[in-house]
Amino acid sequence: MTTTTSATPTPAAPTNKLGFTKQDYVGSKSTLCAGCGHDSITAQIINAAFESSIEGHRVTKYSGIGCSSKTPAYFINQGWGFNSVHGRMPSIATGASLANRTLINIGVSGDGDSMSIGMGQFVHAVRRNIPMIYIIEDNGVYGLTKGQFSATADKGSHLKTGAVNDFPSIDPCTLAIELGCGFVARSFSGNPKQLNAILKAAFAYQGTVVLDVISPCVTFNNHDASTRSYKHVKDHDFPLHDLGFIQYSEVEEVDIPAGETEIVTFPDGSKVAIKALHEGYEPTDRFGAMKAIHESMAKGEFLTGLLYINPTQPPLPEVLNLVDEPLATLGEDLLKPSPAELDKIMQSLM
Ligand SMILES: Cc1ncc(C[n+]2csc(CCOP(=O)(O)OP(=O)(O)O)c2C)c(N)n1
Ligand code: SF4
Ligand SMILES: [Mg+2]
Repeated sequence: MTTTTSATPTPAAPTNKLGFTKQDYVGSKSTLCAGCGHDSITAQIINAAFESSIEGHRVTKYSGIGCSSKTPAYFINQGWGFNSVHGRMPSIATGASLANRTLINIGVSGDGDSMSIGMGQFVHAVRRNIPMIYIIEDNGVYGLTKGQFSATADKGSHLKTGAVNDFPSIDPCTLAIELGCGFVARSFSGNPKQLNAILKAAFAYQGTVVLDVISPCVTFNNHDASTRSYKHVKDHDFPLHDLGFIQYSEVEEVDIPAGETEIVTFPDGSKVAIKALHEGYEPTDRFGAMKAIHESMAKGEFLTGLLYINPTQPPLPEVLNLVDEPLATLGEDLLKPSPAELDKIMQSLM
């Protein structure tokens, strides 16, 4: 005897403009502690890449060493990953982004990886404006090596053991603005909406994006006396604006409310709509932004959102006048000067 079932068919998963589902943007299963802020950031990278219809096979994922640096394995399986040594991720990203301008570069680092051992690499990547989304998953500790203070830990904050941090903190965002970065943002792993909008804008930006995401370490830095615990950050988070990102291909279809919404247009025509939640913060005013961030840090607040934006700065490949094609595909005719050309060069050097 045959039985018939009347189960309703599962609805097909939504697809993006490329025909991919969100599942096409995931990676391996995370091995981080349950509740780690880094996993929430991974989730938003997946969402933003899916919603922005990013071509996964063009994505390169770079990292150093740390719990945060393990996370590129957890998103965009179709991409290309390079897990470098501690603090050396920017060198790898610099080389790859110059060798192939068609790549979409995402670097994931930690506050320890970037602000201690990798500080020299960080500052030069930023001042050169290499085309890359540079995410710092910032928990104020070295999570992987069991929770020592990192250089972003606030002076006077306490470890679980009771140890007190005697040193002033380094702020990656004011540092990045000082170094000339044209896209500097801060977010909180507990604010997925804000993080998603920033990441979508970051995908459309041409140079270095510095995105510092406060990302609590639930195992070593989530206690009551910590200034990086979920509760503390939630209570001191000060979102500056409601952000909307409109990709160049959708600009015609979207009604941007006039009035209090400021629009920043990227060279490709994409737009960021910035609706201020508080008066007096101007994300295109470099010195004003630095002053406001310093003042808020002195009060123990975290200003979050797009802290500084200037989409007109040329990225490194443009400054170096590089060809558009990946260097590995250039033919010998272009790479090897003819005897006559060589002769001309030699003459010019005499
Ligand atoms: C050359 C070198 N020095 C030190 C270490 C030990 N080490 C591994 S991860 C790490 C810091 C990780 O902290 P962070 O970058 O903040 O990442 P998190 O684990 O907090 O996400 C350190 C000091 C190492 N792996 N290599
Ligand atoms: S030790 Fe901390 S940073 Fe590392 S996975 Fe666990 S919660 Fe996350
Ligand atoms: Mg850390």
